[in-house]
Amino acid sequence: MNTIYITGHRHPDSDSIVAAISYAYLKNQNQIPAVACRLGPLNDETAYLLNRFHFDEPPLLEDARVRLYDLPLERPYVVEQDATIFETLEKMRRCHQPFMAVVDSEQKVVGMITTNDLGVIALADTALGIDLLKDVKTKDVAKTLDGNLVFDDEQLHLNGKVSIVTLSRHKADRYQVKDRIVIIGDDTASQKQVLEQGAGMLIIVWSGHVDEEVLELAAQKHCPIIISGHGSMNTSRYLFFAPTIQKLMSGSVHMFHIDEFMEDAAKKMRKDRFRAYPVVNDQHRLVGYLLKDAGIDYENKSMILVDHNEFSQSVPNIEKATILEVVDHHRINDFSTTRPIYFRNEIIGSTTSIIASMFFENSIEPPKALAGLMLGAIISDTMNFQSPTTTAKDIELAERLSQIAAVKTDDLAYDMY
Ligand SMILES: [Mn+2]
Repeated sequence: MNTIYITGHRHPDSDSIVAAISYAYLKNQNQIPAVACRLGPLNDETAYLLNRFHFDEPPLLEDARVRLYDLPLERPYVVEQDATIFETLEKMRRCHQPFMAVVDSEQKVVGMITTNDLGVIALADTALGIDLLKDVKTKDVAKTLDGNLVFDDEQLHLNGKVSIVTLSRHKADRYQVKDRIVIIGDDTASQKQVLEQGAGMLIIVWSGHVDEEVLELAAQKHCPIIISGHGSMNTSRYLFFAPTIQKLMSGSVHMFHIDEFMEDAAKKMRKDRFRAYPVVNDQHRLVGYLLKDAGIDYENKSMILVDHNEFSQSVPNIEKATILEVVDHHRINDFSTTRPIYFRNEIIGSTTSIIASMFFENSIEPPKALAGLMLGAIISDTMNFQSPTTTAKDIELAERLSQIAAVKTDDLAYDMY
């Protein structure tokens, strides 16, 4: 069930604030998730009453429309921009999420990557593979192959192509290996041969060890050596998952700010075809994902109005909210709804008196502090029972609240004025 926002009128007085607080309490007692709000700053009297009976100031409600932070968003899993394709796919699988926002070292969102973007690797487009592997980092290759980096060199010379030098009647000199990543077996002579021919990186399979003379030659030729943790089949397969995702991610991504109104986000989402959108905060960090489906069937806030019924007295965009109830003691002016609602309007001195009646009608006694607070609100709205709107019912209810709160009505009135 969605949270119900209970609010009094703009320029709130004590009756408006306390009616909202006490009615939210009553709803909560009946397992209904309601929260009291205010539409503006508290006056001194209300602040005094809240302080005296130890109640927090209700949160400010600025708009009846739903903002993204009001909605349940998908969890903010991200992947760093220097993550490998392998790591990214692993994380997507682990998180059951086929999309990830890509973040920089400060955790700022710089792009988005989906399983679709990564799927091109499986299609084995040669040109793309070459483009990705010519910038691959030695440590990423070693990591992806569960391998052991036995020699690294800063002066990489890779053209992005891969050769698998298999055991055969032909010697290694029959292969074109210059600047290529070479997957090779444990034959020392062949390893030295491809190094002499200018290989860019040696990945050794089916071996746990590299000869000293091979390492020396590799240093001369600036050719890193990795001992793969896999056989030749999986080594060649996983190798293409070693590049980082930077070239595959989409950098121009539609993001939303957490404070944006859902109706505005929904309009933007209708125009394109993404299924998930990153939602960021002021620091440009991810707080969650908004799914397109969520944008199609969202609802604005569910509200209960207390101590007022005119839209002009209520929260901005109240006409877009779902009004569930009105509890009030003012005249009815322009009120209309599309659906039937619970509407309780009484000729009585304060809205808090009506809420007090509802407690007793439901056989729920307000706690001591709340009873004191409610008594204060009734005293305030009836001008200590002197206003012409005061009824016998206000006096009777105030008497009951006074007993529960163990506060004398006259003492509280004296302290308030
Ligand atoms: Mn009132």
